[in-house]
Amino acid sequence: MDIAKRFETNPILRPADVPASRKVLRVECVFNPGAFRWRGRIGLLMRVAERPVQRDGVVAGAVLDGSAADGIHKMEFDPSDGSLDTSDPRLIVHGGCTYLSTLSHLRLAWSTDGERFEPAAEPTLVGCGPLERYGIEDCRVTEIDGTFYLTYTQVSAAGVGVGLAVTRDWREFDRHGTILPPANKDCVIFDRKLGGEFVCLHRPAGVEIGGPYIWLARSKDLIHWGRHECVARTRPGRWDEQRIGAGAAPVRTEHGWLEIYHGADGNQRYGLGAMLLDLADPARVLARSEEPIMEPVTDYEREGFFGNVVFTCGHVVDGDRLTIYYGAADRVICGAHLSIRQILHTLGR
Ligand code: MAN
Repeated sequence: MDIAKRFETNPILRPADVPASRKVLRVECVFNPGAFRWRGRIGLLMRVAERPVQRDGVVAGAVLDGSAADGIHKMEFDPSDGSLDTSDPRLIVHGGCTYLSTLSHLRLAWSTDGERFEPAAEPTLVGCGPLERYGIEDCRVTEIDGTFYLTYTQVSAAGVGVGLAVTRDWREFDRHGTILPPANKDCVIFDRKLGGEFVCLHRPAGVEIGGPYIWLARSKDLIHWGRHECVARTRPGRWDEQRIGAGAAPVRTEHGWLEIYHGADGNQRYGLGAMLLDLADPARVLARSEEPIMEPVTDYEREGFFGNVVFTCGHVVDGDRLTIYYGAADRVICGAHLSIRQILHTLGR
């Protein structure tokens, strides 16, 4: 059952609200933001996806290129080329190579009321180095003792991995590069150490045997992650049968760690569900949503850049109220309130 109370002002951020990073690019999507509180305001670290202004008779994409004058390399393809496949709007597949149709960076937006956000005029973090040439995406933000840990998806010809950046002031960022190599994404760090160690959820892709399942790992220094355990798998025939991945950092409740995660079914329809993880042993799932607690039902969730998607990377907690920020149809940013008690109730608690 969908128990999310969507903002009446949804979508709260649209592509037109965000200026492009370069004249030759156009903002196609703003979505999947990380969320956090800082100095009395709510911040979103949005994913901004851009691509070259499209002309008739050409499919154009772009990747980062430090040696080019404006920092990007434009790629142009002939739509009548038989070896070109753009059937998935997120991808350009050509001659055995897969590129992204858009190039993403991360950008801050600030709000005092949690509903009206002011996006920064310029990118906050852009891809850096060879493993981020196709951009950086879907950042989760975790605060531990005044330090913010940013785990995001890095995309390049070498694959899709997890990068880490750290900041204390939202001005200067320490970039730590890849902490989990391809194929991995949807990584989020718990908001406190457990047994003296940092803990994260992550999502290796799993090929041949296994699949896109949620795993847990531990680290003493945030750079070297080990003691991996498989936490949860996809469930055949269910709403989360095809892929799952963690959203924001789990919320500590008396019943366990409450994690909001995304799941996709066989039709690539993305919904959100909840998982309750054992407080002492967070690799142990105590309960899991039979049905999604939020599904793509509104127009802006059903139609967009990639339709039928609600996808979250961030929320803020205020007592019982969970305010989820989410990407709708991979095009816009929306917000919704949920009651933690009510989510726990759907989990039999
Ligand atoms: C993937 C991710 C997300 C995206 C969804 C739906 O899981 O890359 O960025 O929102 O697909 O397209």
